[in-house]
Amino acid sequence: MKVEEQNIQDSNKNNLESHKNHFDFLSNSLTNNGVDVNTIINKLKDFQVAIPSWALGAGGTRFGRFSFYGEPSSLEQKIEDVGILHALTKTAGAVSLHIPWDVPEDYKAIKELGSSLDIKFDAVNSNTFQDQKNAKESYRYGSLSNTSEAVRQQAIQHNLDVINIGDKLGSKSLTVWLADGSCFPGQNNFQNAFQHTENSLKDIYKGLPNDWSMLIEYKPYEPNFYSTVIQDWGTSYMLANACGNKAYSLVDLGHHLPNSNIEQIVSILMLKGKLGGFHFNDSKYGDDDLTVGSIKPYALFLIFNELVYGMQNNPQNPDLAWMIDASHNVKDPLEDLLQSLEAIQEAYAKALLIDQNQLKAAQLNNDVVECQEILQYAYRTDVRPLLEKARLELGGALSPINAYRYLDIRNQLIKERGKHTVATGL
Ligand SMILES: [Mn+2]
Repeated sequence: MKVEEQNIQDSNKNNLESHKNHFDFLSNSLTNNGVDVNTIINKLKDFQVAIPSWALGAGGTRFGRFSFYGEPSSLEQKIEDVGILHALTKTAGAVSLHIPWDVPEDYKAIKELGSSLDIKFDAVNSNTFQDQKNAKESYRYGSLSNTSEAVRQQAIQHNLDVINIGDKLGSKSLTVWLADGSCFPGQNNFQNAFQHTENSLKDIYKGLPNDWSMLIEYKPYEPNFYSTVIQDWGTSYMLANACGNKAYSLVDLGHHLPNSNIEQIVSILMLKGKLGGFHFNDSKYGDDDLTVGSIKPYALFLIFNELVYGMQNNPQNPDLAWMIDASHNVKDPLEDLLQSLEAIQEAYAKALLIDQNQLKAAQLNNDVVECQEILQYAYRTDVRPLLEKARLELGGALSPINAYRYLDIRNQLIKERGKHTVATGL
């Protein structure tokens, strides 16, 4: 299904007056404080986040999976779902595919569907954490790091195939996340596993088109629980450097041990021109894949502060590939993604409010209190009218969640697709 702009306009009608009041009040007070409101709104309009194909169905845990009704059961339907999110929010103009879950049968048709919904094909993701049907070799004991050369070759070839598929869709980057590691002390030789991984990544890198980048994701544990080959940003950074200038680190918010200072990691990677991608989610304990901003919104704001600083001051760093990487059992996946998109825009808008010149002056004066005041003034500002304004100007919904419910989209999807559909993926 496709959401028509007229329906979105209808859903906005009742709240336009109240939006205008809120916006005028905020806009006036920000302008009086020297903030250029239009610049912020334009930046919000330009900020597009990719939706991963696997977040459109209900997620599972190792204890089970509770399917959500009307899930997309084909790549076409997944792209249509992203189209719904983008029509409502105007900030989800890209999809990130996972191979082999999303191999197109008809590339031309898929590309046309994407462009009819204003959806681009962002980073493609390889999968060497599961054995595929009829695969010759098994990834039980790792893929790019495996002690067996035949397994490593199969995993390298898979990544090259993924590049080829992404290239046909107009994608420009490959994301590599490895489950490789060990569950028990002594199981792996750390040095050999690292060396194999570096060599395998270099082989994949050789197959990367010139205008592509390779994003290397890290994660400290899970599914392996004693060691992970690419455990942290330092390891990812070393591997990206070993590969070359088209290889970058990718930060996933959930892939850190509790209380890690993620904003500092982001900051230094951007200084070194090596932050290539960013995955949004939130967590209470580990890689919980919860809705962005649902647990630690202040941490997200501090991270955005560094991202904004880096985007303004680090021309050596490329444009980032932004993606939501979350997945759930208990919410309508589309409503969940709408909440995440809203939280991302909110944190971004608040970070844009920070007066960088004032902050710099306060830092130079070692005025610690003032530094905190500057950050928290921005954080405490209710920026939602700015988000609404950005969406309105692009033809989106004042409140994407309310519009989604007002237009009864889930029931329409169930009518169209049936109740017991299952999204391909995990
Ligand atoms: Mn991720």
